[in-house]
Amino acid sequence: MAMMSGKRAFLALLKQEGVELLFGNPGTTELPLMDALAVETGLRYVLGLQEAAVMAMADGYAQASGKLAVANVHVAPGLGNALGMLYDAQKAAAPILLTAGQHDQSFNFSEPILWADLPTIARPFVKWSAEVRRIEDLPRAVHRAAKTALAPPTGPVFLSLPADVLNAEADIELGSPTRVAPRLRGDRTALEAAAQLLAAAERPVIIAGDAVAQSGAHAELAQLAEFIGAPVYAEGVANTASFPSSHPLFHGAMPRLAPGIRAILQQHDVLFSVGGDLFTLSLPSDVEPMPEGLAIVHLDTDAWELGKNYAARAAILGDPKATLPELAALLRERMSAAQQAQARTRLDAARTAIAAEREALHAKARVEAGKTPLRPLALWQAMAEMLPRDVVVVEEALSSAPGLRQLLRSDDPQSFFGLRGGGIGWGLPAAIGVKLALPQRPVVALVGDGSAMYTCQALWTAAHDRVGVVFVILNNRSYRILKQRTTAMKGFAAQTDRYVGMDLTDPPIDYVGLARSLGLKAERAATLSETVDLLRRFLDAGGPGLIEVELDGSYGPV
Ligand SMILES: Cc1ncc(C[n+]2csc(CCOP(=O)(O)OP(=O)(O)O)c2C)c(N)n1
Ligand SMILES: [Mg+2]
Repeated sequence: MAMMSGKRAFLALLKQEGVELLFGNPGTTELPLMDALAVETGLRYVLGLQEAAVMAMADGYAQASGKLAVANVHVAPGLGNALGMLYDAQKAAAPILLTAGQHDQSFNFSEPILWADLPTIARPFVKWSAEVRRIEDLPRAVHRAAKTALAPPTGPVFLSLPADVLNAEADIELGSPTRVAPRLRGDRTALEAAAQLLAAAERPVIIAGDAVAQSGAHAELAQLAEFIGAPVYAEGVANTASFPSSHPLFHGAMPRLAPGIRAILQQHDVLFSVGGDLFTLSLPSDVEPMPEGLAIVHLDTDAWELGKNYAARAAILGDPKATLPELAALLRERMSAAQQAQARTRLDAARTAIAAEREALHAKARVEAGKTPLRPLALWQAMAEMLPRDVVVVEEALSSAPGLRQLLRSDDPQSFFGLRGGGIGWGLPAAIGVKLALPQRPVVALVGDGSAMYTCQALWTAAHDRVGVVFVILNNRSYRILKQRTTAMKGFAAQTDRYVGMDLTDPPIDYVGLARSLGLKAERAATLSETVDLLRRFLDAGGPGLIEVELDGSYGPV
């Protein structure tokens, strides 16, 4: 036991939890913490100039490191600014401790400026939300928060930190962290049921989700997919490289609209979802995405997801890396020689079909490469040829995304991060967090022009903290995806070719000027060769830098 202030105890507790970085944006209620940071050498404070940027930086860091990320924001308005990105972090299951400063508790009944009931605001978006009322509870609160954020299924938690708690002094015991071991092995009975369904399957298909990348189970899943001869799709709204993109069974991502999903699943008799999301759809539809009679085997680290929308014939709560080998062993025992021979035939057929699809995509990209203005598909192909093998791609490309996962290599679990929640503005700051987590790897962020404007303040942090991300702004001067979707409605907009609130013109946004004003090197590219040259230059220099790519803005129904 030792006399300690709350503010120093809080930082000491974070260090006990293995935290090295603190993302934040300060205000008066955070001043005790900022004061303690003045003499703190074990924690680096990364300043973000808007709380949305702060939050998404923490998200990128948490996802790429698998460690606890900590962010600190200012009372109700700061927390409010962070909420959209907290939503994204929750959907991506990012282990984050979000904290906000609160006024002195004796002051709050009078409703001082910026005050609100903070845990209530955060609660819908986190696993646990609380206010620390006494300095004596601080160790328990921080350890519980960290344990909860990192326990499967991982996710954000929130603590409100009143200034009087941080300023108090007490004789407190800091305690120590708890970690819930994540390698939960699926229940044997459920695995037997799964093995029976998969062994008898004639046309199985796999959807791989974020749990695969998070548990580092690429090899285990690839072996199983090959053994049963099943093509593998990434989940529709994928935030991770849930399967190696150059594996011959990788089919790309599932569509996000019901008719496209149904068209794929209709070709199969058993669906094995390995942490795969069933289904986060973009729009409602009269078409039911799940064909009747398709048997579902579902493995996830989150019991909530199992059978959430569609009943699973076998529902397995478990970690993919710990569980898939046991399932594979059962399948090797259960599948007859004839079934194994059929699986090999399926494997060959799936490989051939996927290779043909890839070749068609490459051919299309080659045709697009000749067109001006620049087309996204051609851009991905050109980038694929020059990006270093260990590159990490952070993607918020919206309408430019089709084909990206197939054309750009993303073969290890940390090679790709994408927007999961759908709240745009994530890409620029998330890429900063990713690079801070993986400093040895080159990081390229592919971000739509519209998306970039929600959190462009993050560019200053990249410059200030010298975080070597190469940002690529996909400038089609519009909210192109919204135009595509509006066109598909075949209504007034399509008839009149008027799209209200979707053009980012008059004046056009100068992303090069914007980035330079925030201290980044930046250049504009209008051709493939200009883009590739600039990418090479910025990557060789170790970043950070920004390339504004002038992209085709035309739209048609999708
Ligand atoms: C926080 C938030 N606000 C608004 C939207 C609605 N929205 C979805 S996509 C989009 C436009 C994206 O534009 P851009 O990044 O330029 O990509 P593009 O569609 O041009 O490919 C908007 C405004 C959203 N998803 N999230
Ligand atoms: Mg755009």
